[in-house]
Amino acid sequence: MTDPGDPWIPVAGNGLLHRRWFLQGALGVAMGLPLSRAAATAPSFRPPWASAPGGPLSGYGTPSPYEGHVQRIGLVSQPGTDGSGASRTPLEHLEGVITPNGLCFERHHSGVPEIDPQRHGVVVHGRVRRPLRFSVAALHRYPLVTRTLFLECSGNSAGLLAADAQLRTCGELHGLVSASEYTGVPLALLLDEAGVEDDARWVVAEGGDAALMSRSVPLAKALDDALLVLYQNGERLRPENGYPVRLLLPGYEGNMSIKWLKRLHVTSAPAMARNETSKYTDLRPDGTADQFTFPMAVKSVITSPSPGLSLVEPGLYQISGLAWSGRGTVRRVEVSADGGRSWAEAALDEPARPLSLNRFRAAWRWNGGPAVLISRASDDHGDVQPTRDAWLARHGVSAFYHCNAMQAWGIDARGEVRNVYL
Ligand SMILES: Nc1nc2c(c(=O)[nH]1)N[C@H]1C(S)=C(S)[C@@H](COP(=O)(O)O)O[C@H]1N2
Ligand SMILES: [Mo]
Repeated sequence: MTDPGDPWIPVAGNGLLHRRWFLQGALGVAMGLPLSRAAATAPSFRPPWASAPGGPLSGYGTPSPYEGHVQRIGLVSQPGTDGSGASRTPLEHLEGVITPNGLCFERHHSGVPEIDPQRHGVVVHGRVRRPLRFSVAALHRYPLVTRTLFLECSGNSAGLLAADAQLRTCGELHGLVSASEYTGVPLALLLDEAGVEDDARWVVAEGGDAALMSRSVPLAKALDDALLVLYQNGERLRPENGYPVRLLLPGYEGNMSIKWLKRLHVTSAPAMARNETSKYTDLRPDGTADQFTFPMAVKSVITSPSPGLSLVEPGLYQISGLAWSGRGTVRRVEVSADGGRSWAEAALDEPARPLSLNRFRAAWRWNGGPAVLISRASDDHGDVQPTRDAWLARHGVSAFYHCNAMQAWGIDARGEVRNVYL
């Protein structure tokens, strides 16, 4: 029997400690060096940066040069283009929940347009009593709301479906997700002003990029919590994220959150646009396909340790990761250090954020031997993240989108971490 009062006694195989450790255990971490050994940096010593006045003020701040390696990953564009493709968020280098704007993943179907906000607006027409056009300036005069939300590309984590476990980092595998504090106008306000007709069922959103990317949004979602976003993390949207105005559909697959929004066509039937017929549909093992798979399912991933962040020596480590669900609120994240044989409940940072990334943590004493770390999230909709095998059994080997399978990180005796399949 383990003593439930002692946060240092493992609660699951291979050294996982109770989540209570985050409340009580910090006193025993003992990572500080005794002062004699730390004398070179004692207060009397003046390093170069304290020997002369520092650098100038700056108009727009940038990260420390010592963090210059923290960059978006991939920057892969389709042949013959500069901007049609995706870059990924380096999840393993970030903490907390909010993704800095400069590291928010990008997915563009025809590059980043440079839109003059004075010459841009959003048209609402179709099955409405009063067709309207909203200038960007006019949108700013509506009551704004702010919400912290995740945005995930439905192609995220498809790397887990490769036949062999690829040697990739957390960001390379799972970095098509980010979370931001979005501020904008509830779409319901604008639809109300235009006066939606009784037979209206869908709103077809169209972007102002060269791709004219379009998606059909169920009217119920448009009236529920859809936002016309103007600000991301406190500042105006950046060009790559939809400046000057984008649609944001909380919890839904990323491609429906149309950037550079220019038109909302209210209709009684979906448009059957390219990106809801030939793309973003899920081919089933029997050859039929699921269309309109909107909410992103419950998911989690350990961001640290992860490939590239090796363990330096046996001892105490903080396992840190992200969990989210497009169907509601993450209720529980469990962590295993023995490849899924036993599980310990992780601590979830507060407050619990529905339809957002959430940070979870687990304390782990690595004994220096091989280990396999996994996380498993469940949500208040009753869904539990599946194993990779279970996901493949359900969706088939041709599936590509909407992968929410568990990620396993294998750790060898040198402390190196890599993507493994169980
Ligand atoms: N107009 C337009 N909207 C778009 C896209 C696009 O190429 N054009 N890409 C979509 C896809 S596939 C995703 S995943 C998200 C990405 O948003 P982000 O670049 O802000 O991360 O925007 C969506 N909205
Ligand atoms: Mo996407």
